[in-house]
Amino acid sequence: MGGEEVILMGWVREIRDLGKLKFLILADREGHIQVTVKRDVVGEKMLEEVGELTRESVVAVKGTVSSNPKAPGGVEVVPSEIRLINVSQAPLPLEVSGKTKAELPTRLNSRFLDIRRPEVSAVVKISSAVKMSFLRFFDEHGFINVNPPCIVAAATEGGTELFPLVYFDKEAFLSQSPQLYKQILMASGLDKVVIVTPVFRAEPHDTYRHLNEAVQMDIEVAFIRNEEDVLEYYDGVLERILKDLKERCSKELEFFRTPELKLPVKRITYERALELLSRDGIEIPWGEDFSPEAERKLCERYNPVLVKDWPTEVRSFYSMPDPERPEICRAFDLLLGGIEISSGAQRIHELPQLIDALKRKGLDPDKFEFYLNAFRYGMPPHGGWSIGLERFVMALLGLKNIREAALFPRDRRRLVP
Ligand code: AMO
Repeated sequence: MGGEEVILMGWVREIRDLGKLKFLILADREGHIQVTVKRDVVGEKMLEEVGELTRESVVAVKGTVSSNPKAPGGVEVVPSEIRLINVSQAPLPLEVSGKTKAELPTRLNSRFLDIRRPEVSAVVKISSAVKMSFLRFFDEHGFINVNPPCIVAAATEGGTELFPLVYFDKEAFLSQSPQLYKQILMASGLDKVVIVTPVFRAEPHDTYRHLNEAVQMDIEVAFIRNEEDVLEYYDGVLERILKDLKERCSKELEFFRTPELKLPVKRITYERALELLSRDGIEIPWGEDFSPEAERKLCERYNPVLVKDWPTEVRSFYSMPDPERPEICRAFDLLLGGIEISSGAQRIHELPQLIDALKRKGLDPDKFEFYLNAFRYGMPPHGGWSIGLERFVMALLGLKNIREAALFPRDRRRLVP
């Protein structure tokens, strides 16, 4: 290898100064390369200019490639010209070379610098690949990609946790989920829709697993027999995402210890989950949601695991109760890597039952008129689910904090950058 002339542009990640010899480590999104600046090759002037460069400045380097077993990656570039394109101020608010470890808030404050680190841009690239793969899979399965509005008039996941909005002279909110709209679309004849959208939740949580703005990847399917018809898509899409990641992101995945995932997804009922948890010393009274500890324990047995047949009272109003046992419903959660990454259900599609369900949850059917209308003129049986993108990436890569899986996370304390 060697001899070709190249022009490289990137950031000056490191400068090593040995007097007559200087090394620049030039970085771009693909990696690093050593630029070896020798006085006898480039002359005194360029050597001096290089000596004045600040770390993270943007430069263009014209030079020839040559092999050098001592250089990182076994190659170096010997420059004939170096141009300073944009100077970086010093000191840096965040160490990009990764030599000193910064706390997450410091990293997030300078997120653009943080993302220059390969192990951080790997998360962004993997997240991109997951989203693309998700959309490709459902495109190939005949789904139609839509974007319901994010400015809405009613809550979807219960009456609270909405961000209010000034919308001319009306009361409006940021959408908590595309739920109502994806259901309305089941009455439009589109039959199978796929949605990737931001959602906004005004939960005052301050945990490693909650964001106030997240990305949901949703599907909704009409003419289903029961929830099984939407559950089967989990196996297909998970398999596809894992395959695509192996093919497209093998370099990025090396930064992480990704858990072994067993497909098809193991399915258990809520009641069975309570039994298993009880054996592990975690007692959850029937009718209560799982604690984070319980989710972790279940995933130690099966990863991923799908928990179905939940108590109706802990699920959203639109979940269809089992006709034989109305205290349980056709709702489910998918847990992966110790955390809930998805939930869904077969929905109620009969209007009177739906109005009744709204009232039981203390919601006012009048506020849901636009939604209920879709159930008045021919609504097929339907169901669907939603995977949280950040939760999924977090679980897949074993990240400790969901903020690491979000580009510019929004939480209770963070609104910038
Ligand atoms: P749910 O409220 O369970 O269901 O949300 C679905 C998935 O979205 C992700 N998620 C979150 N991620 C980070 N921070 C949050 N605050 C947050 N809230 C939710 C999780 C969760 O599993 N409409 C239903 C889905 C459906 O029935 O189709 C819904 O939104 O990964």
